[in-house]
Amino acid sequence: MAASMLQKFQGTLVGAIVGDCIGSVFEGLSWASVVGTEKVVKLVEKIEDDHKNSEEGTAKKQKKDFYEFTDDSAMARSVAKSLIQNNGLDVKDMAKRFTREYLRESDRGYGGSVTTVFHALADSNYEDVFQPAKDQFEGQGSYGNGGSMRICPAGLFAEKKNLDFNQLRDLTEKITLLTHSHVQAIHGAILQSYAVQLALRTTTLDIDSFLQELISKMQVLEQEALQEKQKRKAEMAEKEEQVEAAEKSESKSEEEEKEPDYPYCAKLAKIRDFVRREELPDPNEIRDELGVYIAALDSVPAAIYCFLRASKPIEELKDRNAFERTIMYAISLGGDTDTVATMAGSIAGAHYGLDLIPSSWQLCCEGRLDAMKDAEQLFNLT
Ligand code: R7I
Ligand code: MG
Ligand code: MG
Repeated sequence: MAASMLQKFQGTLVGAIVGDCIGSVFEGLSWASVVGTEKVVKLVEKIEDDHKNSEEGTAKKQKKDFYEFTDDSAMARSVAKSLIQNNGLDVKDMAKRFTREYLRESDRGYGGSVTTVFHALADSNYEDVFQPAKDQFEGQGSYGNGGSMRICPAGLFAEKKNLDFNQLRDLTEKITLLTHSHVQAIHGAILQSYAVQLALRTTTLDIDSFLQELISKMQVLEQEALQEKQKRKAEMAEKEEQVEAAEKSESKSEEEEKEPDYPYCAKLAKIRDFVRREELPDPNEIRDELGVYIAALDSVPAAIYCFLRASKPIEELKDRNAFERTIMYAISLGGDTDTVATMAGSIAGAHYGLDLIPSSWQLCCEGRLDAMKDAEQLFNLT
């Protein structure tokens, strides 16, 4: 039976929590190489055995493992709670929640530089909530995936309020700008929140149309960004009369030339090639071509790919449903495992609904009850 919209809302937030808690077991341990499905199957079987043993109350009953959530969920919870409390976006309130949550529990594995933003926000008494993020990385802003990893509640809010793409884009951009002002971080977050909204709306998944819809939206965004960049370059060239400045701009444009003009569209096209293959691609090829790393551009596409590829059977993950395959496959690729699994888990949860998330998985994850409550409250917004 098709999942109800409420189950899909619950699936989104619980899917994200499960991806974060279980995925974090391997985060950072595997930057340089894949984790592999074998290790992931072992972990999941342990979770399921522990659950079974504690249910049966057998003598074997062990101390049940409990997996804590990380910054991904700490920040997603703030996004959800702020949208619920204000029945809309209040950027100051959201900035305060991010910061207070970080100051309360700063050991949740936050990104290396985003903590500077939280301190600057608190120190400035939230005077201009966008300025500290703009100052990151000498003014270019962070391109990390911290904006994308937390954005799934915005997809739910957009669906509930029947927002069109431009409204979702605006909402996502403002939430992201509180910590990440680099265009790739913003575009990654928009791609992720739109993938969640699209998955909520999809009843029968057609991989090609799902991807085509994402590509068509990213094309518009990336074209606008390109035009903006060209305009800025032309303005700079006009101003730069000094030789020194001209040299500086020359070396910069050489660097820029290495980047494709439509980086997200290029990755989405690669996803299409990967999912069309009969054989499961070599995980190293996925890591090289899509990335499973800390930059938004090197992780959001991988999450979308995992969701799409896992909608089809995977030989090494037999007897697992499509949600389970999504999470297990995402973690098996290694790298930023909590974040890729969080993002993939929220898209899969949005599509399949809560019913496909095993209760043994849910029960071992910190924050699952709050996720359920937040999902229900978002669903009940009027
Ligand atoms: O993006 P962010 O919130 O980190 C999220 C990640 C997730 O994997 C979480 O699970 C957690 O582990 O961290 O945090 P940022 O500090 O903004 O960015 C993360 C890292 O990306 C930075 O510490 C930098 O190493 C790198 N980075 C950059 N490096 C050079 N130039 C991000 N932007 C830049 C940049 O512009
Ligand atoms: Mg994390
Ligand atoms: Mg991470």
